[in-house]
Amino acid sequence: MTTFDIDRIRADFPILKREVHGQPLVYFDNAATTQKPRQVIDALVHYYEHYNANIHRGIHALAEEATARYEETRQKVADFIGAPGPECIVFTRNTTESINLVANAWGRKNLGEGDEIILSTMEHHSNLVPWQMLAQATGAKLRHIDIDDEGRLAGDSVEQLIGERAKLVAITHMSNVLGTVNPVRQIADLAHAQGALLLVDGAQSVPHLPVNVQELDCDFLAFSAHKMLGPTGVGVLYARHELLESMDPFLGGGEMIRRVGLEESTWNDVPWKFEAGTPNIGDVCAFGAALDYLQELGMEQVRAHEVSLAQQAMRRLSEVPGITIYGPKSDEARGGVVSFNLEDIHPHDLGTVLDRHGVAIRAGHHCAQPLMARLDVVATARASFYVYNKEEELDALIEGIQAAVRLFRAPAPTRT
Ligand code: 7TS
Repeated sequence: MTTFDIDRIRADFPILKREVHGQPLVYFDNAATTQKPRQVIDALVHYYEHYNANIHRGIHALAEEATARYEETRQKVADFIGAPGPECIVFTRNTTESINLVANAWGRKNLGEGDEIILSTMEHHSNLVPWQMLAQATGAKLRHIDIDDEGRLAGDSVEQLIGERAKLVAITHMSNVLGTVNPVRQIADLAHAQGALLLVDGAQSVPHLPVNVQELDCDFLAFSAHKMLGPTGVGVLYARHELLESMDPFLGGGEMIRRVGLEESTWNDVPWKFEAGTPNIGDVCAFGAALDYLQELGMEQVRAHEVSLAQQAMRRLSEVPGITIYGPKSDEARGGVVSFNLEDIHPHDLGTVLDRHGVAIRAGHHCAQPLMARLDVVATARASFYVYNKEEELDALIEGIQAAVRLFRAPAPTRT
């Protein structure tokens, strides 16, 4: 059940006041990126109007203030995911870059011929392609955990594949297509029992449910600020401190060094060793406001709200003739992402009609082409929810779908 005041939350999001094609905006594309509350927009403007400066190197007041705010956000991120300290938090551009950082800085040093990287068929391309590139460079082998008919990781497949050659298991916490929430704590135990590490793709979980890296016992966690009310251009890599210490840098340049000679250099402490060049200072500072906003709502409540919306959406969608809904049905096994297909209507056509009704959904392969192949579809339509969505908005979704059905499934005119 929803326990927070949706109308008050909605009032914080200026974009929700706009109309699309003369209809109120219904934004159901939150798995792609979320909207930003006034608090985050103001924090960004405040940075540029009051303390814009480069960090870690200035001795003037603005530089000190910018450095303090930037590092304060690192602490907020650590608190948000239950990390032992801010030294475990590296700022990147997005989830994709965080995963590439691990593949390059950890993978190239630690993987070789015959080692196995365990993935699943439900991964986003950003948790597939970096490992394919790494496998090609090192001779490591990729293995993929399959899914069952409900869109969950197939239990036997998990245990069979995480064997003694496994060096890394890289798995999504929540699928951006199926909504499946994977049992990452159990997977961590299986991986660690074989001496393998666990990387969790948290792009769809950290924004939507309580995540504690120490409880999950993961070694790496990657996620993006823009999917959790924050600005684009900021990603996070959490890693255990000793792993970061043991890893070589990914990018070289300013900031990440301690001393530079003409022939060689030494590295800065972690996490700065992994933050070469001027980072995205303003957006990181504004991300702090997004974390405050979510903390205040409470992640348990965020989760409960989305579970409730997803259940209602699935119940109402299932009444549409000829619909297929993907992913698990039960609350605990899924989050607020609902993918579906309508017989005879391409998701892009459906998406276009919905757009005319002011409803933004995503239609396509969702950067999960192997999953589309596994489901034997070319694309799906996807509605994904967040804190500002409300039950009444589902009416517009259903009405739009009915309009598409009328348009595309209209019986052929009969000749008289
Ligand atoms: N992993 C998962 C599970 C995702 O859903 C996404 C983005 C990423 C990684 C990559 O995040 P980025 O911030 O680096 O781009 N997912 C989607 C989506 O479902 N629609 O648009 C982007």
